[in-house]
Amino acid sequence: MFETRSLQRGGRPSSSEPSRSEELQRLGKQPLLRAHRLIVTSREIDDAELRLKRQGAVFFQIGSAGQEVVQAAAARCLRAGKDWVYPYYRDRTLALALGVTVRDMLRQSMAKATDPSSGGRQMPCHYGSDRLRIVSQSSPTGSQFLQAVGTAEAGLLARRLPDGRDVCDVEEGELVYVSGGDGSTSEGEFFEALNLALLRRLPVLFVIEDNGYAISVPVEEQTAGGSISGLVGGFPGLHVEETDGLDFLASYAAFQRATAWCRGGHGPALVHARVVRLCSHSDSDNDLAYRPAAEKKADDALDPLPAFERMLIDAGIAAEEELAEIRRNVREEVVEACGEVAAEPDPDPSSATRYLFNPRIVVTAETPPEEGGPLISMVDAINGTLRAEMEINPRILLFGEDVADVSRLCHLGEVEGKGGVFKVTHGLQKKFGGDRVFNTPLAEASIVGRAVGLAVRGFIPVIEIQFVDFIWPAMNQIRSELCLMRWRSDNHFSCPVVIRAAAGGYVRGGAIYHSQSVETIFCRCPGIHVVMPSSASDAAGLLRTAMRCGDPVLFLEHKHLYRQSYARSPDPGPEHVIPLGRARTARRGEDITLVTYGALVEKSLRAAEELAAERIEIEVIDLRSLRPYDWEAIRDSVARTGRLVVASEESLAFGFGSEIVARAAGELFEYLDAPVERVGSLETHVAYSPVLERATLPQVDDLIRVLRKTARY
Ligand SMILES: Cc1ncc(C[n+]2csc(CCOP(=O)(O)OP(=O)(O)O)c2C)c(N)n1
Repeated sequence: MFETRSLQRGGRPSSSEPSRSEELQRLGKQPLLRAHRLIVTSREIDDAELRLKRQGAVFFQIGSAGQEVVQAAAARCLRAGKDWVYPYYRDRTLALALGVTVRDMLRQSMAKATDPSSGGRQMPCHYGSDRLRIVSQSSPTGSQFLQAVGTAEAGLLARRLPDGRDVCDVEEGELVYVSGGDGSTSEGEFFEALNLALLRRLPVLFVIEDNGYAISVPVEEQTAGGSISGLVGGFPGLHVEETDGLDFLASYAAFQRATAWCRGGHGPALVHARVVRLCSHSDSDNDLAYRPAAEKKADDALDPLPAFERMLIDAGIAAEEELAEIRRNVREEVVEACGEVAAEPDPDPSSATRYLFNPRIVVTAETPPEEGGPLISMVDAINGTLRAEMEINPRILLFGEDVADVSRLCHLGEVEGKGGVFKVTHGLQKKFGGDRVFNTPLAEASIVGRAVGLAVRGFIPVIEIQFVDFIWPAMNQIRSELCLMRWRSDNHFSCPVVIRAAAGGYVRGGAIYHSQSVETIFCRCPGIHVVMPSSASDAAGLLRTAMRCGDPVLFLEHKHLYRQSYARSPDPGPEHVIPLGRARTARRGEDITLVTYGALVEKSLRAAEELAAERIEIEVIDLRSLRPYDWEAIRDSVARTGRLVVASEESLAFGFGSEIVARAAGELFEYLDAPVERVGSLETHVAYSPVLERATLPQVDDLIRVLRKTARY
């Protein structure tokens, strides 16, 4: 029906190649009947879910009718439980072939507590199994591609690093399968992933099941030239196959060539399989609203299930009655499973917040800093902590833009080395080599997505986003993937990734895109910790905890503090850890509690000194951790002072202070003798002009004014 082409290798079958019937005979009856059973089972579950949806036992349904045969062919070329798999939501046949059971699929669609992939948290067809190496899938179309690259890279690094095999198991000739629809290839992350996989020559098998539509948008409006294999066919080193995904043998041959390419160490391959979508996009879509009935009818005539059966019958592999018997058996099995699963328990309401974070709190108490060491800057503290932890933990990798000393390793001895635009990672590549510390393409989504893929396999990526102002291309990977992996997989996968990012203003000339304070946006993402130290010692203690805690941490480094003399501390030593969510009282006082963090800590201390001359004693609490934050410290202080001011570098509206103030209104009302106040920057952006910058960001005078007003109330 569709044409099969191997765009770079392989080619069309020649006349000396075996006939289709001979090929089927060679494959053998049992494997073909198994493929048939998988296809039929997938179709039956689709139908059963639609029935259950009408009965109110299933809450959403997405089918894969029309796409089963290509998946059965692909599965024959994969090694279940050995290769890593990032399936798309229409990959039901593939998931069944890999070992996901009928009951487990129904447990997910009926949102049962027994759903082993998500505990009732994810929509149907969002597969995930650590045992089967199927990485927990999400709903954003396209975010899986970069993660697959990271997972393939984990295998490469595990092989190359001296202790790599202690970090993760590597199978000989392993590959990572990742699939998507034609629509998903329009996401930029798809192209970033191809680039990255090609750069590193990684064994990633990209599979695009092109059913001609992304919900209602046809492929010609989605992809230039109407063909993804045509579009990427010229990418250097990419093995591309375009195949008729309705034809089992053609698809199988394409997958054999593509997997051989990946397993042979040649790099990534892409299989573009043309299929049909015989159902609406989902049960909430009616495709007749955008597809003429005649087109649908023509697609129905291409249904690959009857075609697969006809192929088996014509080749003498199976008789019609034999196949009908399999269909009957499968139907009975699925109906029985529906009844049994329906009786299984729903999730306990109290489990809604379970597994947002590592259930084992790794750092529970502060190990105090050593005394008497040399004074070090915040840059020295971060660099030294990375160095010390990398020394003892082979899982830690460090990457980002410009973080290496030099990309061309042959020049390592000749040049001083870069080590980040702020030199925070200087010398680490020299010390640990280019496989543990390396530069990345200038692509933030790639940095985070790749880190997710490495982390699910046991590495602890410590990645750098050069300026937090440029973190937004990675927001999808952070908000929808990194933060969610543990929760959505019901603790079967986790992402211990530390994102270091230079943040904040007061840099004179930093302007709009090098001065932003955006911490609250991330504090609103359940599943990630957010910290912002204000001293070298705290930076060391919190960074060490971040690398050990087993969860994602956004580690915000205030760039104004990097080398300030007041942010220096005696070297706290290699044991110093600070639990997350523990504040530090930077100054004792009895009159007003001033809660703050980051660069405003020092400004708050200066304001407090001035007010002390007026006999107003300010207690300055440096939160250090913003999510979780130390509510007990705030409460205990306000219980003594009766007055509360919150100062944050962000603009006031919807900022960090709003959270503290709202909570104080609810929980500290009885202690308060004055209205709670906030100090923050103006509701605008930080300009390049130092005059405008000064006017925009909170200054010591602003703090004094508000504190004085609060004291006098
Ligand atoms: C990033 C993102 N944008 C939008 C959606 C909503 N959405 C879900 S599926 C879909 C179409 C995907 O089309 P395609 O990749 O071709 O796969 P198909 O459903 O056709 O198999 C859209 C727009 C989403 N899930 N993620």
